[in-house]
Amino acid sequence: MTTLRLIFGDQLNQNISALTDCAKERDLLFMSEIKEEASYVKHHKKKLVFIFAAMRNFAQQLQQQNYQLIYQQYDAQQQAQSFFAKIKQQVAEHNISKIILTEPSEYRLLAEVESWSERLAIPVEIRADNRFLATKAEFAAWAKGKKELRMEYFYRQMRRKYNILLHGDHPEGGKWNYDSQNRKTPKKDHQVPQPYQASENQYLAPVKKLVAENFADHFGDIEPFHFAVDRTGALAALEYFLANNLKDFGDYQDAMLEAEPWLHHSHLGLYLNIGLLTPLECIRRAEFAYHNGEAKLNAVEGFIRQIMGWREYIRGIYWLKMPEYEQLNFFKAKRKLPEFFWNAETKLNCLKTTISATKKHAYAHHIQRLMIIGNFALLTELAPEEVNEWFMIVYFDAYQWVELPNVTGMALYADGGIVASKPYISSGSYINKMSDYCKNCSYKISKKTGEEACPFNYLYWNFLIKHQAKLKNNQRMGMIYRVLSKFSAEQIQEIQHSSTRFLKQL
Ligand code: FAD
Ligand code: DLZ
Ligand code: SF4
Repeated sequence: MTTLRLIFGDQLNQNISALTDCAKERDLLFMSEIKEEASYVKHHKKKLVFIFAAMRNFAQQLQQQNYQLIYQQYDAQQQAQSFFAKIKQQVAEHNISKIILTEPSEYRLLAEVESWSERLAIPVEIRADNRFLATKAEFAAWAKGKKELRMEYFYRQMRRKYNILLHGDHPEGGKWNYDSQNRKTPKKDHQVPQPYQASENQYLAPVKKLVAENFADHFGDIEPFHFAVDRTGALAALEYFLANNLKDFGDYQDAMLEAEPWLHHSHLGLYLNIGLLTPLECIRRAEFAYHNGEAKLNAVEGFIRQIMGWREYIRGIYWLKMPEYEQLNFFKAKRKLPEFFWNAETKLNCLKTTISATKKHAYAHHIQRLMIIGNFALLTELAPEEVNEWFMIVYFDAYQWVELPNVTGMALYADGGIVASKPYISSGSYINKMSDYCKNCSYKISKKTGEEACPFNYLYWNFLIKHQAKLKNNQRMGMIYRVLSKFSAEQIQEIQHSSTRFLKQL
C-alpha cells in the first residue's frame, strides 16, 4: 500500500505542504504534462514552454534527491488526458491507498480534486497552499463585516505580520504607501537595461519542439525565450532585478515606452506563480537592498506592496468571492472581442504596441494591462467572459486566481466595486502623459471628436454618459460628473456620434 503525492505544474517548490512529511523510500510522487490543462484555454506558446520545461527540471531535481517520482511527458496519443484519468491509472497500477496534495490554486481544479476521494474510494488529503503570505481563513477574517475591502489596509496587516519596513508599529519613512511618488515619465535618452537572459537549459529545445508541433494553433511566439526554467535561474533573475531595475522601479512604474516593453519592472511574476520564487524571499531581499542603500524607499515600498499587498489581496478576493465572481457583469457588457486582440492589426498605436509585445513576449506590464487593454475593453463594453479568456491565454503569469480579480475587478469594474473604488478609465490624455505611443499614432490625441480624433477621448465621455445612473453616486466620480454636466447638448451629441461610428466598425 503506497501513498501518492501529486504535484501540480504551478507548485514547483520543495517546501509545498504536500511534501512536508514525505517518506522518500515509501511514497510515490507524481507529476504529469496534461493535455486538458494545456488546452482548456489556448495558453500562449511561451507559457507552455515555460511550464513544461520548469516541471521537467523540478522533477529531475527531486529524482536526484532520491524521491521516487513518476513523471509523464506530454503525449497527444494517450487516452488519459485529464488529471483524474491519470490519477486513476496510477492508483490501479501502484496499489495506491491514499493521495496527498497541496490544494490547487484554481477553483475549477479544487472542485475536481474534492470529488476524487469518493470516485476513487480512497482518502484524498487536500492540504492548505503554503505558497502565500496569508491563509484563506486569515483573509476571510480580515474581510468579515467590512463594507469595503480596500487593499491598503490588508497590506498594512501583512507588513505588521512579517515585520517589513517597520520601526515598532511605525512604517519606514513615516508613510505606509509612496505610490504618489511613482508616476514619473522617462526623459528622451532614458536607458533601460536588457531583460534578464537565463542560461541554456537541457529541457528547452525538446519542449519548444513539442509545443511547436502540438500547439501550433495557440497564440504567441516561442522565440525569443530568455526566461529561467529552474529555481537557480529564477533566483538569478531576482538578483538581476535587484541590481539593475529596483532603483528605478518606483519612479517609472506607470510609464510606457514603445521601444521598451520590459522597462524597470521585475518580470518575476511567472516564477512566483509557479513556486520557483517565494513572495517572502523577494520581499526580504528588496528590504535588505533598501537598508543597504541600493534603492530608495519609494521603489522598495512600491515593489513590496505589489507582492505583499496586491498579490495577496487579489488571491484573498478570489477565494472569498468564487464561484459567483466569475459571472459578474456590472455594466452588462456583451461586445465580442475585436479580431485585432489576436493579430495586433489596429490603427490605435497604444493597443498595437501592447498587443504586439504581448504576442512576442507573453508579457505586458501592469499599466499596459490596466490602462491600455483594460481601459479599452471597459470603454467599448467587451464581454467580461471574453476579456478574461484573452487575459488567461496571453500572459506568462496567468492563472485564474490572479487573472480573474485583476480583470473582472480591477480592469473591468464588472464586480461593481469590490476590488476598485471606481472604474479605471481614462481618455487619451492619460495615455499621452504616461507613454510615447501617441506621437506615432494615426489618430490625433489633440482632437476630441470626429474621425481623426483619438478614440479614447470620446469613448471615455460616452461611457460616463451611458452609465451615469450606475456611477453618479460614487463619491470618487463626483468631480468628473460635475465636468460632464457643463457639456453642451451639441458636445454630447458629437461624442455619441463619434462613439457610435467607432463602435459600429469594431
Ligand atoms: P512587477 O511590476 O515587477 O510587480 C512585482 C510583482 O508584484 C509581480 O510579479 C506580481 O507578482 C505582483 N503584482 C503586482 N501587481 C499585482 C496585481 N495587481 N495582482 C497580483 N500580483 C501583482 N498578474 C499575474 O500574476 N497574473 C495575471 O494573470 C495577471 N493579470 C492581470 C490582468 C490585468 C487586467 C491587470 C491590470 C493586472 C494583472 N496582473 C496579473 C497583475 C500585474 O499586472 C502582473 O503581476 C505584473 O504585470 C507582472 O509583471 P512583473 O512581474 O514585471 O511585475
Ligand atoms: C497551467 C498548466 C499547464 C499549461 N499545464 C499543466 C500540466 O500539464 N500539468 C500540471 O500539473 N499543471 C499544469 N498547469 C498548471 C495547472 O493548471 C495548475 O495546477 C492549476 O493552475 C491549478 O493549480
Ligand atoms: Fe492610443 Fe489615442 Fe494615443 Fe493613439 S492617440 S496611441 S489611440 S491614446
